[in-house]
Amino acid sequence: MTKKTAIVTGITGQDGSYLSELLLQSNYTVIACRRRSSTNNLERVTHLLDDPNFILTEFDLTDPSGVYQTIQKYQPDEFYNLAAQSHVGTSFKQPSTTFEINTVGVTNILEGIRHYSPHTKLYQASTSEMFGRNYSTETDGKRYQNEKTEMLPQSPYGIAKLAAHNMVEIYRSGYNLFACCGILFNHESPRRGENFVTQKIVKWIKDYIASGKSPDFPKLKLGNLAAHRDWGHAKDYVRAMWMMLQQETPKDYVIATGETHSVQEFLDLAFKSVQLNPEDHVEIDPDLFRPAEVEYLCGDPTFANNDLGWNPQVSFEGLIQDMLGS
Ligand code: NAP
Ligand code: F7E
Repeated sequence: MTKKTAIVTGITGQDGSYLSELLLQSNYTVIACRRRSSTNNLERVTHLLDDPNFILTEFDLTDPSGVYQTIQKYQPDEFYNLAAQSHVGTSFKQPSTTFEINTVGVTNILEGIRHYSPHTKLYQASTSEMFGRNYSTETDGKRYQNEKTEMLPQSPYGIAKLAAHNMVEIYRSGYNLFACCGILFNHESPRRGENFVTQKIVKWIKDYIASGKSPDFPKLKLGNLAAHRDWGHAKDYVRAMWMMLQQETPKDYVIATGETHSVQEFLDLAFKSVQLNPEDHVEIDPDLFRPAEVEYLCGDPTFANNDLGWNPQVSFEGLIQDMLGS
């Protein structure tokens, strides 16, 4: 296999760490981009730091000159943009920062590729949050979202990602760049950030057990338990990103399991698997409800199944067990 070079942004995050592993195993040189931090946040990639093909580079998406220089210097075969302000709740509190990183930052990359490395294939991390409160309906009444579903985002995060998604489309059609977007539904893993609901639940369970099930242990505070999400495993989803850039032509794909579960179901199953009852430990906190909510997500991955040959390997139950470490 010929050696390729890929720039990956967001390597301190969940997906960036898994994708870096996959690319290194596939004989790539990975230009691993991270923004400066005053504290060490490399724990998800510690095991990669001694690999000579994993080249750590300082890079902030919001700084155009740095983005251009990185692209010009490495002229990579592939560029995976996984960096983002990725928390939907935070996007209501920091809408301008979210837009700066998630939309203007992506425009910086597109401009950099256009001017300095037009052969580079770009993967942009789009999201099911772009569908917001919209869905399509099958004849039997089943609701789903796929590539044809109209997008109606419900958060500054979703709006910023949709603007970036549209920007990618313009650069693809207007400048003939190989640029595509994966419309990924929620995906989790043991490396998921602690302020996303799945990891918040799993972390609480582990900490509670570690406390010796102390009666003084604080309750688990949660917001909307009725929301439905299509949850898959991050390892399956980074494989789909790579597959998209191995195609002859750039296309956007929905990546999802096709199954949906409520937050309540995730909570119940996680607690049940360690013989705990959520009713004894969970408190609903009105402050954790969002100003606008996405109530129902269920992706239809038929196009990715047929065109890429991609299928998820990890079930909902398998995901919970992997996160619990059991
Ligand atoms: P994550 O764990 O929150 O990681 C986000 C990464 O972006 C971190 O490495 C973060 O660095 C970096 N970053 C933030 N602002 C930056 C900036 N200005 N310049 C450079 N780097 C910056 O997110 P993830 O779950 O891996 O998701 C990866 C991508 O997929 C994101 O774009 C997310 O929006 C999108 N997405 C995720 C899901 C999902 O369910 N996980 C679904 C659809 C789409 P720090 O460590 O310094 O904060
Ligand atoms: O919320 C509800 C919350 O923050 C899921 C990101 O990766 O996936 C993720 O966005 C649901 C929501 O993920 C709490 O209201 C209840 O309905 O885990 P989450 P998200 O908002 O779906 C998409 C696809 C992305 O692109 C994003 O980057 O759970 N919920 N109680 C709670 N959520 C949180 N965070 N915390 C709670 O206490």
